[in-house]
Amino acid sequence: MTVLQALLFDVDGTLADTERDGHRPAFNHAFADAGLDWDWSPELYGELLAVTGGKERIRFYLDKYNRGFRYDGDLDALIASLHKAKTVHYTRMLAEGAIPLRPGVRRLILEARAAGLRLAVATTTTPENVTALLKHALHPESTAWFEVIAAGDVVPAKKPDPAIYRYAMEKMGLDPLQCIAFEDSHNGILASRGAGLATIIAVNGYTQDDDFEGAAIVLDHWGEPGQPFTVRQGDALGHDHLTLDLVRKLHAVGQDS
Ligand code: XBP
Ligand code: MG
Repeated sequence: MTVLQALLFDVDGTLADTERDGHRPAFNHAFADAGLDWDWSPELYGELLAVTGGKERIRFYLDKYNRGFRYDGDLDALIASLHKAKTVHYTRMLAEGAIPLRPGVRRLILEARAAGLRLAVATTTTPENVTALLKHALHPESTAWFEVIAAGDVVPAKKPDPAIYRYAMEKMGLDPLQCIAFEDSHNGILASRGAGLATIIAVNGYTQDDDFEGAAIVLDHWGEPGQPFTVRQGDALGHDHLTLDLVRKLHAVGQDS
């Protein structure tokens, strides 16, 4: 039996519900600043989430939902500049405290730190977005709690490609059996399972109907004492909120099966 050594966290949708009221309005602000009339509604954004990565998502939007858009200049440069402006808006929103952590996240991270487990982030989003969320929603010094913050363009292919998880584990010198991943989406679990990781899922409004085949468990949220989760797939072994004890048990069960 391999002992659990590290927790690897996705960010968007997992640590916080960032997409609908964070990334989406930040994109819309950037479009308006640039004089574009593009407006991503919550419904359209749900479809655009099929593609991870903000720059990739803008390109997907143009290819699939705004084919009539014509631009004489360098389209790659336009997308890069829109995305840069979007990051400024998004990190400002985080600094204003617009997006809290999901219930249970702070408690679990503190418990893991106290137990001496190693922590890392493996995400598609831009590195500044991760540090802004951790700093403003978790603790001002909390970026240092994470041994590796693997994010954005550091790997050539974003989730569902497993590269970002492999990158984080390589930096930590860890094997997939020594780790467990926390995710919220189909693309996320494809990446984590693709890297050989046991994966715990908490869904959100955009991902509740996703396919989570291969998950150690699927929950509606991480749960808190007095705020129990609902199990959507798998067995919570008598627990009603996610504790380190349950994480260890799920890790062990995964190795037996
Ligand atoms: C997150 C994403 C990101 C964010 C936007 O996916 O898909 O693209 O929506 O971030 P995951 P950027 O949670 O699976 O990592 O605009 O910074 O790319
Ligand atoms: Mg996610």
